[in-house]
Amino acid sequence: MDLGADRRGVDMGPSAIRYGGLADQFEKLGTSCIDSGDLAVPRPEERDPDADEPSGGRAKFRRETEEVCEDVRTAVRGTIDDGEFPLVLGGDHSIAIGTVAGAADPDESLGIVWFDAHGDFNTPQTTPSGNIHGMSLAGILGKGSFGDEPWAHTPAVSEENVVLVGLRDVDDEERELINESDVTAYTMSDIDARSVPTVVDEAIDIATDGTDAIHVSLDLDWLDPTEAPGVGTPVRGGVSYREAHIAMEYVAERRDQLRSMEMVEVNPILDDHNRTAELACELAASAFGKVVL
Ligand code: EXY
Ligand code: MN
Ligand code: MN
Ligand code: MN
Repeated sequence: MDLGADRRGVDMGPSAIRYGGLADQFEKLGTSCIDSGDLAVPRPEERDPDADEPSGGRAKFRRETEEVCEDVRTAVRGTIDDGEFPLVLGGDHSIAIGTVAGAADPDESLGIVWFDAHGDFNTPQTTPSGNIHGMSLAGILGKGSFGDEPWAHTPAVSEENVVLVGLRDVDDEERELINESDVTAYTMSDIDARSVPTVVDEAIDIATDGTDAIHVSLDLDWLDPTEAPGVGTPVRGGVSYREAHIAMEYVAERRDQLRSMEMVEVNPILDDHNRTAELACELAASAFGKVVL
């Protein structure tokens, strides 16, 4: 999926991650893995990004994104119902709308840890770009609207159990929305001052506090571009290779509470010899319990 971003190429992220050895990583862990294949996504050249836009907001390819996210939701829900663990590969971060909708059983509550350089907290009213990948988390929390309708809202997710980790590029109105909300947001400055292990441990505590399960959303632009150059919206000053691994090792320690995970924004066109996709595979291994000794 790349309808939610300006730069083309993240739709090839899942292929690059497969080529980067994801299945091998799981095999080495002794974890069986079923590749469910790709979901169909309309080609942007054949669609009008601004078709079907009610007044008072902008979200490019809104209808197409809703259709794809509905398919993601069905796939994720079906995977969980089959007793399996859904690991969703992106694709731009708009797919999180579908992943979270599928992971969030309406009778339960779901926490979220969102590793990202960006807040993804714009709304159709505040977005500077119209790109849905910059609005997905706000949409999940019911912020912003089209006409009188909230969009993308997943009521099983409460702001109090949503944690952003690694922020360093936030728009002005987006900042206001984050600060007004009850989500917890850790910037890179917080990480500099308090270290990745401390911050991630606290983030998972908040996401699991009183919830039935958590979803982990890993935007590869969370890492510094020197480690992860193959992303659509790189921002300097991200976490290091080792810091990302320790974070995923902390996720693995809470495996019992982990319901679903996604890895997004890998852009092979911008990558350096598939380095970012391979990194995503290694990080998945850490999140699923790889140990050295
Ligand atoms: N804040 C900017 C926007 O809303 O357009 C950029 C968002 C990039 C979102 C990415 C991938 O996490
Ligand atoms: Mn495409
Ligand atoms: Mn993102
Ligand atoms: Mn991002």
